Amino acid sequence: MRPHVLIARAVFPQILTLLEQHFEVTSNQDDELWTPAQLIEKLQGKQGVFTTGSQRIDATVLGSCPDLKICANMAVGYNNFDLEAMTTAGVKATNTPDVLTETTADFGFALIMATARRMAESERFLRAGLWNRWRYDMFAGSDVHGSTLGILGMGRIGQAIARRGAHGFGMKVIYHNRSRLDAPTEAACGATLVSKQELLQQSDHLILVLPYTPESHHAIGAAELAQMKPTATLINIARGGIVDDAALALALKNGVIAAAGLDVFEGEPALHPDLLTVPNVVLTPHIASATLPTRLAMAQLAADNLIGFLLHGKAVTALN
Ligand code: 8YV
Repeated sequence: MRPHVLIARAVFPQILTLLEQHFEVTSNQDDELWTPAQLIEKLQGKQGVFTTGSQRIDATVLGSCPDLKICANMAVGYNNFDLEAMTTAGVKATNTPDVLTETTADFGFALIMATARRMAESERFLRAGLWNRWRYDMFAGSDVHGSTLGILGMGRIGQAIARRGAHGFGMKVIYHNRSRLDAPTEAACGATLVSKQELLQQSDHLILVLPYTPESHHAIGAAELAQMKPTATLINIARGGIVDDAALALALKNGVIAAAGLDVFEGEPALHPDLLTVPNVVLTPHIASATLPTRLAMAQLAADNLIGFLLHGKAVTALN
C-alpha cells in the first residue's frame, strides 16, 4: 500500500501532482488554517506531513499521531518543531536549507537599503499627495556603502549578506555568532568576529539572521537598543520573538535608533500595534524567501524529503 501524506497548506500544483504520483495525498489547496486539534485529526493514518512554519509539531501532536514517521518543513527555520520530542518519538524532521540562501540575503539587503534610505516612509508621503517642493533634508537617511554592517548570527544567510556588504558595498562587516567562522570563510565574507556589545555599539546597520531558540528570545530588547548608535538601523529577517517588538516600537518613537526594517514579528501575522504608528519602520509580511523560483525549490526539496524518506529510507536534508 502507498504511504499516506498530508500537505498542511496550499502548495504549487506541480508539487501536489508530484506527491500524488508517489503517495495517497490529503491536500489543503483551499489553504484553511487548522487548529492544533484539527491538524491532529487530519494526521490520523498519515505517515508523512508537509508542513510550513505555521504548524507546530510537538509532543502532544506526536503522542496523538502514532503513524507519523516524517515531518518535512518547507522552511529552513524549524522553531515550529520540537526536535527533541521528534527524535524521542522516532519521527524524522527535515527542513529546506541552501535553496533559499541567496534569495533571502537579497531581501535582507533590500530591507537594509529601504530602511537606511527611508523608502517606505517617503513613498507614503508621496502617495498622500504631500510632495510639493524639494528640501535639503527631505527624507535624508544614512549611507549604506562604506558603513559598518553588523550581523548577528553567521550561518549561510548571514554569510551571503556579509559577501554582499563587503564586496558589493564596500562595507566594514562585523559579526557575532556562537562560533567563529574558519579563516577562509571569514576572508570570503570579509567579516570580523566581535563581541555582542561591540556589535551593538559599532554597527551602522545591524541585521539579525540567527535561529529562534529559548536563548535568542528577546536577544534585542531595550537594553540592547540603548547600546546602539542613535543613527543606526536594525533589520530583522530571522524570526519574531528575537526582538522585543514593544521595546523596539518605543525606541523608534524616542529616537534611540534611527529606523528599523522588519519582515518577522512576535505573534505574526498579528503586529504590535505601536509598530503601525511609528513612521521610521519598514514592514513586510515575512517574504524574505518569496521569489517564485525559490519558493518552488523549497517546496520541491520538502517533497523530495518525503519521497526520499518514505520510499527509499533516506531524507535529503535531515535534522535528526
Ligand atoms: C518561510 C522562513 O517562508 O525558511 C524559513 O525559515 O522563514 C521562510 O522562508 C516560512 O517559514 C514559511 O514556511
